[in-house]
Amino acid sequence: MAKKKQIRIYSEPAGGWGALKATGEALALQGVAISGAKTLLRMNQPEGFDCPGCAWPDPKHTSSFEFCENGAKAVAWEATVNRCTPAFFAAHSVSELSAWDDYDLEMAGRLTHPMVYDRASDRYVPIEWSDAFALVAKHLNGLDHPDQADFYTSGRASNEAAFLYQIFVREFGTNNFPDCSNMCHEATSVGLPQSIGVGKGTVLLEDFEHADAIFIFGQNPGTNSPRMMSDLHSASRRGAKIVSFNPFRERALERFAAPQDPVEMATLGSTQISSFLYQVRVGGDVAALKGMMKALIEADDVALAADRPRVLDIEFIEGHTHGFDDLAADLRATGWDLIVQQSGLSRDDIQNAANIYMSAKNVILVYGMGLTQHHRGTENVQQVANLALLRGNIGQPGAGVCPVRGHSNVQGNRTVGITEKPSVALIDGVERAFGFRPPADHGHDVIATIDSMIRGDAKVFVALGGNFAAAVPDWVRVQAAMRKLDLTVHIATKLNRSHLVHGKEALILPCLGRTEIDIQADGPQSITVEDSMSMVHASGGRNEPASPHLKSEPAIVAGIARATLGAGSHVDWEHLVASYDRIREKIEIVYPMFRAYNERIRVPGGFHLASTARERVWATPNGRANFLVFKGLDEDPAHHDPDALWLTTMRSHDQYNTTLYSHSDRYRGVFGQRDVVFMNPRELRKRNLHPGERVDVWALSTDGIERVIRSFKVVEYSLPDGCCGAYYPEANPLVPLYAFDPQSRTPSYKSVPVKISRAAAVGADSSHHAAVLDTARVHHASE
Ligand SMILES: Nc1nc2c(c(=O)[nH]1)N[C@H]1C(S)=C(S)[C@@H](COP(=O)(O)OP(=O)(O)OC[C@H]3O[C@@H](n4cnc5c(=O)[nH]c(N)nc54)[C@H](O)[C@@H]3O)O[C@H]1N2
Ligand SMILES: Nc1nc2c(c(=O)[nH]1)N[C@H]1C(S)=C(S)[C@@H](COP(=O)(O)OP(=O)(O)OC[C@H]3O[C@@H](n4cnc5c(=O)[nH]c(N)nc54)[C@H](O)[C@@H]3O)O[C@H]1N2
Ligand SMILES: [Mo]
Repeated sequence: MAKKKQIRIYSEPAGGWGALKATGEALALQGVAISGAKTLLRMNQPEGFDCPGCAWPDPKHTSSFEFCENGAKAVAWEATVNRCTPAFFAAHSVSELSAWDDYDLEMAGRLTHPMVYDRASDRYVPIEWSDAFALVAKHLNGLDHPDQADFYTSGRASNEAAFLYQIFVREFGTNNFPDCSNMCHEATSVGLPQSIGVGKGTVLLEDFEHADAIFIFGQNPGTNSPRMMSDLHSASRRGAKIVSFNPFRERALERFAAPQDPVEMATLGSTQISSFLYQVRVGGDVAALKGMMKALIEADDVALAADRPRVLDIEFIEGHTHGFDDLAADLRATGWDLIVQQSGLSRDDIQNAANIYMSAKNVILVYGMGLTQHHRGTENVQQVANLALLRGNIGQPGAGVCPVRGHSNVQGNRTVGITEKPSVALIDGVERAFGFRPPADHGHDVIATIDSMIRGDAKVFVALGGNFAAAVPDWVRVQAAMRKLDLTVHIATKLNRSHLVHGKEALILPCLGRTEIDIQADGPQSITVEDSMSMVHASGGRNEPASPHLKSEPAIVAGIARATLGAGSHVDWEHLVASYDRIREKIEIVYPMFRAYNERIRVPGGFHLASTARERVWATPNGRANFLVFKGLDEDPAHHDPDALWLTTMRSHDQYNTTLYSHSDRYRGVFGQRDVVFMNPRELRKRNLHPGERVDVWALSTDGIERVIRSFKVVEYSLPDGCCGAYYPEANPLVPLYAFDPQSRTPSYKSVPVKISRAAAVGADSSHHAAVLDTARVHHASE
């Protein structure tokens, strides 16, 4: 179903009929026109399943059906009629599949049987579940040390699956828990506790009804959390000011037509979302944030001198915070010239944003990957908290900090123990619940896992979902290292790149999706998830499983655990998996905040995990909320090459991370292709380039390793000077492994210094994928 390659301006608002049409096409493509529609009606309902798309909350999980194009796609992709069967694997060798595009792998459909790699035929062949578990056990028990195995988690896994997984891995003897959050909101998990004592957001959905202003930094809600558009749409309609900071003029941040609004739909109308959309330079947010705070301090000086009401919330600052004087001194010492230069915004723009902020009583500060995925992402996040604290915008209705989480249950995974740094409370809790004491040393996160693979220390890689080999930075190098592993194990719903970048032995273990009925020994089971606003609720699938041979994620984890740990295990795995209520009882013992877990999830809408910061209780070492100074204005180590651009990598409207829904990106006007680089007209002219030309993009590496993606097409786009953009994961080979935030170790996916040159002698339409693969093969061959 290749769409014609085209670049054309999309002049309609986000949402609206365009979204309905796209949804219809997505359902039809996956052959779920009828059952899919029924499936959608069960989404986010009290008796139905939680949307497997994003982590944005639903109005109490009790409302009538809320339309969401990308939620519908997430469901359609799981409920597809396509099947990736043993016959499929018999027909295609792994080498052959390795040359396929990610989209084509995805379209093979749902995995139906456990499969094992057969070296002689270079094919995956069926295996019995018990033999698969025994193979994992053989490898794990044959290691010199449990730390030679790494256990990855992607954020779609349920609380129950994630919890069992962490118990198994810790009883096995390691804390190696790389997880998708390490590449995502780790800056939040590390940064906010230092500022406000909790590593999560402080707002609830109802706060959006009471905010006078909403600021959105580096987040694209129209694509990545579309249900948030309903909240922004109604906030804008009742007169709240919305201000966005984004290098791209994302359509949904500009205008949105709510598919639920009959008048807007009938009249082809739309609602303006952002009152102001500031096209901040890539990596320029900290300058904008510090500029706004400087403007607040200056306005407060004026108010104080004139004996007018203060601009800063002095009572809050004195009663609740620490570090204000240092912050103010740093801001006073930071010159406007530098702020303007680094942010790419004018002083008037920053002043205007500050004026909106100080005229609003209640403000919500929203942010996404545009802030976290920088070298100083943790400190970026803390500047958002500083801005909130200056006017007491935490712990009052309609105000707070709102990091928008990614995967639908990534926050829950962390809450129930997916962490490589177990706290004493966690270790004590596990001992209380299961009678063994897990190791206390810190294990591997994503970066440490990759290092271990490259050094050759890592032997076994197990993944509970996800697509590690495509999501990580520098994947050309990482994939070469993964191929040296002894065993790779992927618990997955769909075939993806990571399954093809296999170790000497390899397993693909197919699992039930969230939309499907899960029957265990004691009957049908529900799982639970936690959304971006810390609401925990139940989710029960209603569709027939994609194949009778699938197992649930908890059952697979239990199967591996039983085979590996044998009769000596402290855990009765079979007993726990028979009824997920029993898993939840154990979660409650380890984490007392889950008290009455099983009762409270049976209430429609579930329950809220209390946040201390929301109550203005500061769980920091000094018992106060802390202003934390960001020295200077560089979010990323500066480069001094006048020809270089800062490359940011982001999602198209038609992908879910590494899963491609199509090759198009409707709102940005890109159709039928993803091998593109967005550049502004001035940067094109400087390089004597023309829209549509093919270029090679080179990373400015400091380690002497050449990193290049070849033959990408230039797309002219409105962007600040000095920046360019490309899609994830195609551009990941450019992100050096050393480029990460030293505090949170989040890769700097949003700021790679690159050089751009006209493509070297490649045909006008050669696929970038083939070019990148060539590089990958070269590396592989040289191993
Ligand atoms: N449909 C769909 N939904 C998703 C996902 C998906 O892939 N598809 N992914 C899920 C996951 S795991 C996550 S983490 C979230 C991601 O959701 P987002 O946080 O929205 O992620 P991105 O698309 O990577 O980038 C966000 C925005 O940052 C802007 N940006 C880039 N660099 C900068 C910068 O330096 N400063 C500023 N201010 N902005 C910048 C980009 O233009 C883009 O608009 O969405 C989740 N939901
Ligand atoms: N350059 C660049 N790189 C990035 C980012 C970026 O913005 N720029 N973003 C980063 C971010 S925020 C994230 S979160 C990571 C994402 O990294 P991952 O979470 O590892 O990647 P996904 O693409 O979400 O994983 C998709 C796969 O999960 C499997 N899957 C889907 N549903 C289920 C299920 O219910 N159960 C199981 N077991 N498996 C399932 C399917 O096989 C599917 O192919 O990527 C990071 N990488
Ligand atoms: Mo994410």
